[in-house]
Amino acid sequence: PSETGRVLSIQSHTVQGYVGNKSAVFPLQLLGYDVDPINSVQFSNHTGKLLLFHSNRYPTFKGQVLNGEQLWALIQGLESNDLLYYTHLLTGYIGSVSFLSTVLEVVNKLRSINPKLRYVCDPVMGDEGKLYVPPELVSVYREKVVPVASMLTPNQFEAELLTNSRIESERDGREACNILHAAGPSMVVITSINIDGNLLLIGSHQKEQGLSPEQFKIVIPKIPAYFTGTGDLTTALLLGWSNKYPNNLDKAAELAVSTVQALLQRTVNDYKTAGHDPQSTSLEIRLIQSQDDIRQPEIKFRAERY
Ligand code: ATP
Ligand code: PLP
Ligand code: PXL
Repeated sequence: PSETGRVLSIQSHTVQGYVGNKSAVFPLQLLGYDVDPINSVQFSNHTGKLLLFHSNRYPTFKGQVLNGEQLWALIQGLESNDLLYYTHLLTGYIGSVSFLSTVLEVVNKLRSINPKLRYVCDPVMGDEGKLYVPPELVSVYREKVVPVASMLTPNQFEAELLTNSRIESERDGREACNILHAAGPSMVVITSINIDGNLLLIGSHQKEQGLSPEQFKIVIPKIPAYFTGTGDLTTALLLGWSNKYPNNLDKAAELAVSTVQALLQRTVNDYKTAGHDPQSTSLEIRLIQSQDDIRQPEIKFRAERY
């Protein structure tokens, strides 16, 4: 399949290391997409959710944050030159209500130019039971963003926040997908659920309103290390592959997971080869070195349909 598109990707930029746009743009380009990045922040390095969980890789960061008005100015600049035709909008970590509200205006504006625009949204709010965004963002995501998203890629905790439910089993995960479909997106991928030492990805595609969604899971053995930017990479790959296989979300997810796992293996191996303990801090993913695994992943992780 050769279907590609033009993606507007509104995410973080880090000078060093791979999170946000640094983690999403290169893979989408390798898959043949034109990608226009808007950098929602420019930081020296990632801030790390590790501040909350583990020992942090980097003790500090410096940089700038784009506000809602500055985002809108960029959109207006593009519009003035007739440059606002996009097939996809991709968003990840967003740090404030005002920025998220402007993103909602961007969705409307892009859809007024291309009614078929697909909005792929990673509703980044937290992980492992902890929020790392202001709590006011949760209701904005739930009430305003989810309804306009075409594909949503929450993790377990984010899916719980958006559905006001606990996810403790595969059944719960599938039910959360059903609730999210009813609220808007036809494609939902819960990118990781922790169940008995494994990670489970659950995908769900509601092909027509009123029909029950097609659902599947992919079991992913947990690697004993901690990574940053993998959620951003996963969502970008799901966008890229689901657009090439619009009726096979399960195949798209197999390709995305197989790429991510090959990359994570390479990352861990490289750290070990260099004499580092991969469990001591979060690892910087080996994105550039994994370009063959991005272009042509060997499918080693299979989706099981429910
Ligand atoms: P987000 O916060 O962006 O919504 P997320 O919290 O699910 O997403 P990650 O936990 O980074 O993001 O997981 C995304 C993908 O990365 C998983 O589906 C899995 O394929 C892979 N992954 C991340 N960490 C590990 C790990 N320790 N072992 C194996 N796979 C991992
Ligand atoms: N920590 C912070 C401060 C973040 O902003 C984000 C954003 O996603 C993360 C951690 C999550 O990283 P990942 O994409 O690996 O889930
Ligand atoms: O991966 C998400 C992310 C996005 N933006 C910034 C980050 C991180 C993760 O650490 O620091 C600035």
